Amino acid sequence: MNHKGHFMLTHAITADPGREFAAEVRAGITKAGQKELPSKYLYDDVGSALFEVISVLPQYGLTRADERLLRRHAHEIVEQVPGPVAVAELGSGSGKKTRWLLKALCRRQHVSYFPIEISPTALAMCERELGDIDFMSIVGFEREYLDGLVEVAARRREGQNLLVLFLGSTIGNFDRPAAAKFLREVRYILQPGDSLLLGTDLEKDVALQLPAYDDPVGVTAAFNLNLLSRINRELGGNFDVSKFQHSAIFNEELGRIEIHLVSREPQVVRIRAIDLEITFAEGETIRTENSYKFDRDVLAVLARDTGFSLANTWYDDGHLFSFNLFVAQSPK
Ligand code: AVJ
Repeated sequence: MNHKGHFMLTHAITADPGREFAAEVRAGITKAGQKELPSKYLYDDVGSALFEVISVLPQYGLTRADERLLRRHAHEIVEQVPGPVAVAELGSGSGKKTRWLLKALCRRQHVSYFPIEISPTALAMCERELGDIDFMSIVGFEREYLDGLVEVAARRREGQNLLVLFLGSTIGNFDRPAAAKFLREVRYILQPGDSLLLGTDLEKDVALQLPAYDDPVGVTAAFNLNLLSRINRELGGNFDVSKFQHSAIFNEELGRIEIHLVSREPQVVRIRAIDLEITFAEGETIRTENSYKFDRDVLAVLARDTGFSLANTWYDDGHLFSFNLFVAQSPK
């Protein structure tokens, strides 16, 4: 048998994704006070492609920091995850940056790599990108993170540890209680000795932070506005996208960047599939994403509170970004 990239795509079996989208749009957009939409819906085919562009913008350093850390410290990271390990990645995207770590691991053992992605296009890209690595097999899961991780854990072989990658500071999309809840759920699926490599953006000067979410070329604006087009396409909405404007703000009190869609004028929008009519005042916004920033103290507490220990931290130049190795502890 060929030891090279064997790829298999497991199709979503979770509840009808279209209905879930409709329900979450309804819940978010009819919310009293601040209207909101869940950020995961930014990543349809168009949104995922736009995010790939964001990741190469000079103003957006996060993805490059990720890749630098993986390139520089791959061997050291691999040394700290003992035994034979299988690798699961939550939100692999194109998988490009993960190559460094996988190759380092493949020098020691045959690797099973399980990218978990809600975007089928990103998964397909990941296969093309990493399919050439020797001594590695790829099995992709088109799933929500936790559903995918449950399936990966079920495939674990006797004596094999799991290394879960959650990179790119995606954990920053969760508010603090939701982040803790999510990590606890991950810990519950894992076994003592398994590890989680968590990439996190760190607190930094706002002057540096904001342009990453409001680039002069307007890619992030397009990424954000695409969510309205997606609602038009998939739920029969009649958003006039030109009547909304992208905006990024730093919420100092909560330590997060927020991106919003601002209504340029008073207007009424209809969404056929959920039989909804929404009124917008001029200047009223829909919040489409929170992006929390971290510091080391918060991370150590987060690890301890969720059943992990913080075994190591690697910093990027200027301490703008970090990798944190969480090791699953035995329940007390
Ligand atoms: C992929 C969630 C880490 O919050 O920085 C980039 C998404 N949004 N520009 C982030 C994003 C606008 C990104 N994450």
